[in-house]
Amino acid sequence: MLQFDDKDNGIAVAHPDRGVIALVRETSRRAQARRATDAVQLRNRQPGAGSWNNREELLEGLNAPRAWISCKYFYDSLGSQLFDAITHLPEYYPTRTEAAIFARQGGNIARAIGTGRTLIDLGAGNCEKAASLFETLDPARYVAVDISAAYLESALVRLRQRYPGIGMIGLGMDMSAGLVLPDTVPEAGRLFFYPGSSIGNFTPADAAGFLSDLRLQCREQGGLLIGVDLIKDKAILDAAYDDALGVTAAFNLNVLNNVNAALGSDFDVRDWRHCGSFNQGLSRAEMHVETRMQVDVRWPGGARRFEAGERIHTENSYKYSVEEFDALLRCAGFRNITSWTDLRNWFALFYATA
Ligand code: AVJ
Repeated sequence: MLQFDDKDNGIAVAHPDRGVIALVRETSRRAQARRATDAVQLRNRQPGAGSWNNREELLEGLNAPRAWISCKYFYDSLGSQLFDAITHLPEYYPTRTEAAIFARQGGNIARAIGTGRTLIDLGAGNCEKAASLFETLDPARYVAVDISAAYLESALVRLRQRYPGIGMIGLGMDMSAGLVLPDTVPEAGRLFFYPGSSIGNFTPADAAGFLSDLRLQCREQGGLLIGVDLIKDKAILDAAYDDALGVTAAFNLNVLNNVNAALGSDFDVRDWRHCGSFNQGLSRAEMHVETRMQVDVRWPGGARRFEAGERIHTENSYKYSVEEFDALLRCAGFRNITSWTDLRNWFALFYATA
């Protein structure tokens, strides 16, 4: 885990296995930004050191009869930027639909949540969604968690300058195996913010497990504000996961570059094509990469032949009904569940307390 902390104008970069590997105290903003850039470079010199540290998991997936790659490998800095581009596509409705719910129901949402809380942003990315809530929720502090440490840190450097009054902590970590918050995050008044339907990347069973963990982390007076994509027409979902410009294709295929970086494999992106569509039976959008021809892929200590048309499963994005997700929250131990949807019932925001 990489940790950035702005206490005393210092920036700490922590790693669980190595302890604190850099601690910098500076006063000027520019120096602070420069040190943050140093931290990013440090991260990039050790591509396996941050969130992509599970070689075993990668190999298990690549060697499986039906090969798979964890969707966390989408998010190097380029992958995060491609995802950001996806959110601007006409076909990709979730981001703007969620924003529309905030625009229409902002007052009610703010009243349910209250102010002065510790806002913990899970999968913060460019931090823009959380920042748009700063005015109404007036959080006491902001904790941004994202798998892409470099992308997160550059977003936080900008945000600190815009909101010097809010204490900010950045955590570059993988939450797919559970969320572990450092002691620097206060226990009182935690508000977990998990927007964009990222919960859809978990199977419903794993989502229930992750949500129960979150409920435990809520401690006293904690709550969860979560965005969930709803079941809808297959044609709309197919287009959202296979857009006309091919941005989703680039986002998906970039996973192969990231696996090459993490594992030392020799995937050639040009040998593969993107597949993205809604699987109605399983209520999930799926992404795969499919070979255009027979290819042999090598990595240190192993290799695999993929036959023409063979696929590697790269992502699931589960879709729920409001009732199903309400039940999932209840099953995870949450109470006082409230939800808001857009006019077309395409997306839902839930707020629940521990
Ligand atoms: C960031 C996981 C919510 O599942 O819709 C976008 C990722 N995949 N296009 C989603 C994604 C393909 C996105 N999440």
